[in-house]
Amino acid sequence: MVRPVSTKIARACANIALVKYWGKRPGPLNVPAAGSLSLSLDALVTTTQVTFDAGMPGDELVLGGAVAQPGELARASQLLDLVRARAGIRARARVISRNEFPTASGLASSASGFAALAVAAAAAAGLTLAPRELSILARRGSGSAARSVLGGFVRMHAGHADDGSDSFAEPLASPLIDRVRMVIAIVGGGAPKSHGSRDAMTHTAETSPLYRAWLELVPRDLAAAEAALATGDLEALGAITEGNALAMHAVTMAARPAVIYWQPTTLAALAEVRALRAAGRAAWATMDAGPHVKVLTTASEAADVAAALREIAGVTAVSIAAPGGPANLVAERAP
Ligand code: 2P0
Repeated sequence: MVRPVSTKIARACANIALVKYWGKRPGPLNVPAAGSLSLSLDALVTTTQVTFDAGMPGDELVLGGAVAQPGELARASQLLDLVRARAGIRARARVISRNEFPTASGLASSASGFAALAVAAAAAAGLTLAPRELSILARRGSGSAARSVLGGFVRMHAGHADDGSDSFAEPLASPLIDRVRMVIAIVGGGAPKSHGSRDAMTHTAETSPLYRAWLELVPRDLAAAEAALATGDLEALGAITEGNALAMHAVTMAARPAVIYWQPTTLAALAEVRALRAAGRAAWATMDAGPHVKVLTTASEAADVAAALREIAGVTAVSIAAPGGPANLVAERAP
């Protein structure tokens, strides 16, 4: 008997949030407590191959050429279970995934990883899902992955429905899309981060005295960021980006015990960005669940911003990323 086998490969870009996702609604559906807004980036790509094979006893996951940890496999299997249930299949899957950037370093590898997994797995299972459905599926794997299904500027809706059906991401058109770049300064060589963002989010929500204020701030920042995108006001978008990141880190730092993602070099890079801005440059910093500093800037100024960041002791690599497109299926060889 021929073993039924179906393989698809998908590619997804990571994204950097300009208005951050930090906190969830209770429940098993991984619904964010508030919306968020991001920029997908072409320099940070995950390629994922999914093969459903009726002859396999269990799911397998290879990440960057190595067999994944049991916890990583369990998270992938949870997403695959959703796909299997929807497609009415039982076959286990072999997943081979590769990042073109350091994993678990605050560079949002779970975003591109789960977006690529959702797109490849749905297709390999024979499902044809609209972007909104793919975004909802990817969200179950990782909240930020819902945004990586889309390209360019992306708005994630927290939604209100108990079933999470209105908690999805969609692209936002903006005249800024051809103008912006993100300069990524790696601090400390891309070492694994100290606190996984999932646990840190829960801990922050439970213990930070600033968490309530954060949830009040995010809708205001989202509205202002959307207005800035609509009118092409980069200065306004940049100010919201840096202010929102600092607010998120203030909330995590105020958790008890504190969650501190920054290293001394993080603060040095932040100071440099503020000095660049004082000197008239378009440059605004944002930091995620790790020590690295990403700088929103323009295509024409990105090289100068990158050069300034390379001068900072402790910055081990600097790259320039342009806006990236949506997750898509590719017909290449296996990663
Ligand atoms: C973001 N981060 O908006 C924020 C800013 C990190 C800092 O989304 O638990 O890995 O898988 O839904 O998506 C990281 O959170 O969390 C994140 P889960 P995820 O990019």
